[in-house]
Amino acid sequence: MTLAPLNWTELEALTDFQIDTVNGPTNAQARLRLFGHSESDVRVTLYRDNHAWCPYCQKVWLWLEEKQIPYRIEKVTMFCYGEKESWYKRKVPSGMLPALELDGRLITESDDILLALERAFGSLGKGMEDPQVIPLRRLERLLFRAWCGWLCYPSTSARQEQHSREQFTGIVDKVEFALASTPGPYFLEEFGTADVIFTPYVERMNASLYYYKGYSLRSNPSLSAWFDAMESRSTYRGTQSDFHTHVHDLPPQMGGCWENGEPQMLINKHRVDNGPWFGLPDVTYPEPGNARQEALYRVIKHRANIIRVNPADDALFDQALRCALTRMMTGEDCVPPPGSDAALRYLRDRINVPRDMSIYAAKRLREALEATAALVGDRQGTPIMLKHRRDQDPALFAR
Ligand SMILES: N[C@@H](CCC(=O)N[C@@H](CS)C(=O)NCC(=O)O)C(=O)O
Repeated sequence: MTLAPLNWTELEALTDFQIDTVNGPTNAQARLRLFGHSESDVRVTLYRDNHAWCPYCQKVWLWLEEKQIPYRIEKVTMFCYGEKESWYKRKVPSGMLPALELDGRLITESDDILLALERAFGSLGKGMEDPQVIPLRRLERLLFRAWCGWLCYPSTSARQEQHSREQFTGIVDKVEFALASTPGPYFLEEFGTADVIFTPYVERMNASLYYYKGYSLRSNPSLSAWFDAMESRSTYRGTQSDFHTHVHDLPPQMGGCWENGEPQMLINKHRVDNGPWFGLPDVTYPEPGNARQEALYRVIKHRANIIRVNPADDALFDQALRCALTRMMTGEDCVPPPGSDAALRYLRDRINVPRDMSIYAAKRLREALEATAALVGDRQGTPIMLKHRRDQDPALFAR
C-alpha cells in the first residue's frame, strides 16, 4: 500500500516522546544536569563541543554522569565545524576542549580535569592515580597511538599495511589480557575511572576500523563483553555514537583516515553508508520501544532548520521529509516528489548521534529516509566533506 504524506499536525500526534533533560537519563541536549539536586548546588560548568563528538569531552561527561555531580553545560564550536566563539577564546585562548570550571576555577586538559574533580568529589571506583589505574591509562595511550598509526597514515605497500595492523592487534591482545584478568567485564574488579578513560577512543576505533580497514574490534571476546557491559549503563548509552557519525566525523579531526580497499572493508563501508544499519556492531542492546517516536520528535522540533539547510527546494523537501516520516511511523511506502532522492539522502548522511538523537532513533530515521528515497531514484546527496564539516556549522541551526 502507498500512503499520502501526513501533514505536520498529523505527524505531531504520533509522538509523545519526552525526556527530562535536567534530571532524566544522560542526554546530549541538556544545558543543565541536576540529578535531583537544586540549582544552587551546582559547582561545575563543563565546556564541551556542540556536536557531542569530542572524545576528551566524552570522558569528562561520562565521569560527571556516573558520579551524578550537578553541572552546567556550555557548548562550543569545534574548528572543523565553524567559527570558535570569541567568548570562549577569551577564556581558553587555544580554543581547545574540554574545559571545566570548578567553584569558578578554570581547568583544561581532560586528565587534569578528572584529577580536580576527584579531589572535589571523590574518585569513581579506583581513581586516576591508583597503582592499578596508572598502567591501564598507559595502555590506553599505547592503543591510541597504534590505532592512529594504522588508520591515519597511508600504507605504501601491503607489507606496511600488515605491519600497522599487527602493531595494533598486538596492543589489542594486551587489552584483552588486562580485561580477562579481572573477574567481571570491566578493566578492574568494579566499574570505574579506567573504563571511562578507555571509552571514547575504543568506541571510535570500533567504528573507524570496521569502515576503513574491515576489522571488527568487537569480535575480540573480552572487548566484546566490555562493550556489552558499558551498554548496560544508561550513562554510556546517552553518550554513545554510531558508526556512521564517527566514520564521517573522524577524517577532519584526525587529518585523514585511510581505507585499505580489502573486500571486507568495501562491504562494511557500503553497509555503514547505505544500510541496513540494524545489526551493525555499533550497538547490541535491544532497541527501545520508542526509537521511532524519538526520531520523529527530534525532526519535528528542528524541521524548519533541517528544511532550510537542505540543498533542495524547501517545498519539495518538506513534502519528501513528511513522506519519510510517514513511512517511519506507519511502515507503509509513501512516494516522495520526483527528484527528492538526493535531498533525502543528504539528510540521511547528516544525522549526528548522539547530538541529534540516540543510536536506535537514528537507525530508524536513516532507514526511512533511504527507503523513501529509493522509491524515486538512486541519486546520492552532496558528498560529505573530508577536510571540514562546515555543513554542520551550529550557526546554521541556531536561527
Ligand atoms: N590533551 C587534551 C586534548 C584535547 C583535544 O585534543 N581537544 C580537541 C577536540 S577532540 C579540540 O578541542 N580541538 C580544537 C577544536 O577542534 O576546536 C585533553 O586531554 O583535554
